[in-house]
Amino acid sequence: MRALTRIAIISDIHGNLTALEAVLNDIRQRGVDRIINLGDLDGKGPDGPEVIDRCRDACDINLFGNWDDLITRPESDNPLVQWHHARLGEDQLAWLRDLPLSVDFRLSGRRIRLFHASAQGIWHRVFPHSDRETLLAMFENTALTGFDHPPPDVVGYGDIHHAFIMPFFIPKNKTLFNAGSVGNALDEPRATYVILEGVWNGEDWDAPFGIELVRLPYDVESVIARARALHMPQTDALAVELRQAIYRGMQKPSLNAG
Ligand SMILES: [Mn+2]
Repeated sequence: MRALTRIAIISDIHGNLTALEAVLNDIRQRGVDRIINLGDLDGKGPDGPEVIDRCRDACDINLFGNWDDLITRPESDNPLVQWHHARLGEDQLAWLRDLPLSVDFRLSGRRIRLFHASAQGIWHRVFPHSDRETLLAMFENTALTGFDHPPPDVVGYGDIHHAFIMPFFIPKNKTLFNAGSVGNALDEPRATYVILEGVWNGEDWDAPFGIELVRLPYDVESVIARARALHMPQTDALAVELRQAIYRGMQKPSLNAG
């Protein structure tokens, strides 16, 4: 085995099995050792049930996202959420509801922490342009992260579908990154994920450490065609998101009908 471990961080697949398969294929070719999924497996794309089964099998850890919360509640009055909920089996719903909120581990000395959206909660949205206080609060221990581990040096999250890597100048040795979105990227229209590389469980900060952002093309049109064939609600809005990476909240309201 290599001295360095490679960990793929994937997030926000949103029922896009085609994008997920492109990412898993790339992960295989790069000799990745572990896969950690930051949540939002279903919702927005056509193949949620298949994505859930694939992630249960392929990922070492799956975390709980805000769409996983939304979709596992039976009482939603949103037709899109109802449509996705109705396609899941009881076993899949129970598995989703049971997913953990955060995970901690060490890589080349750094304490790494991963969660879906923020240390405050799965519905709390943090952007790269959020104020400094909000960004630094991502490194704090909270009810969501628990208090079993010391505060992290590197925090990774998903949720905003916008990938970035942000090392802080002050305080030193703190890095915030976003893994982007596999199946519903809103920064550029490609499947996106992150690879971390370092010594697994290692305490030496001088050991090599890397964070890499990966972008992959996939067959966007086949995903849109599949959503249309299934008569999925809001397929027009999804089509613009997948082709142009323009969030549905920023599109013409008529596309969100249904
Ligand atoms: Mn999401």
